[in-house]
Amino acid sequence: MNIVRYRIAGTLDVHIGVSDGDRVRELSGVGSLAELWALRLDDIRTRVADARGDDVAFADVDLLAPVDGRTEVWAAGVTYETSREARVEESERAATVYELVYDAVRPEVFFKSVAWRVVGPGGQVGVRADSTVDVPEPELAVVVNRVGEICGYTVCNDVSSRSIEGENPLYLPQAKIYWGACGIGPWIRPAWEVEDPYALGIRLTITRADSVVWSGTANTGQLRRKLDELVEYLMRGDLHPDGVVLSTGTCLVPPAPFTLTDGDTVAIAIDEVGTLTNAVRRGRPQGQTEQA
Ligand code: DO4
Ligand code: MG
Repeated sequence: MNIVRYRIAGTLDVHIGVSDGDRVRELSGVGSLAELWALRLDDIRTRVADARGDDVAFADVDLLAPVDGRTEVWAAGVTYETSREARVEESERAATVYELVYDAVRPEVFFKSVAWRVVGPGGQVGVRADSTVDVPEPELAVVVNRVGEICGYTVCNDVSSRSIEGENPLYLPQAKIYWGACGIGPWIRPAWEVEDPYALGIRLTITRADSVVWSGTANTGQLRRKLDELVEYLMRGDLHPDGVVLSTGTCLVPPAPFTLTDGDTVAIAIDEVGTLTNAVRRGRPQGQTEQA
């Protein structure tokens, strides 16, 4: 069972519901995901189990990014050895910063996106027109409620500019936060349905003109930190009254000189969670102010 944010095809109203992949049943009385994450885990579980709203065929809904309202997206960095190695390789003059943070007690946790900027399943993620080396970062993301309980899992694509980040670590916000940089979806898998979040296979597939140009696999068992540890650091000095999505870092980085290109398709599949697929666009669209 997955928690979904959706529209019925051809209509404008946004609904929250649960889906078994065949049908989607509305969570009546729940107007947004943010409302759910303001509840305690036990209450969320009861609401999900008691879903009694209208139901429609899964084929008749358009899935939306499973983040809304005041729920922010944050991300952890350099939590896998692969990520540490890739950053050291790309940042000649500041390589030790990444080695230090990989080994440090305090993890790297950074702001990634407000909800309205998040690109949902099937949407277009973006790479910056002023960047030369750009990669998807396939990451398991945890959905956390207001009191810091992990309520679910989803897939995050922390799209990043390696050329900007590699020039100077202080350019990290420019490498990580811009139009189309955050893809999330396709839904949220309830935490109580995933037996072991440290044993999930992750597959990244990048397709260009119908050919796979890069693919790789990893496993959350290679994560250097505990999920609760990352959440604890995120919640320590902050409040997230409508919950928060925390992406837990990339386990795969296509090596340079690989770069994403306009028209590529990125698919990130995480066992027991789902597959997030997005097309890539280089440069922000002219005149557009909001994601669909
Ligand atoms: O330190 C830079 C960002 C690292 C990151 O996004 C990751 O490891 O996934
Ligand atoms: Mg990342």
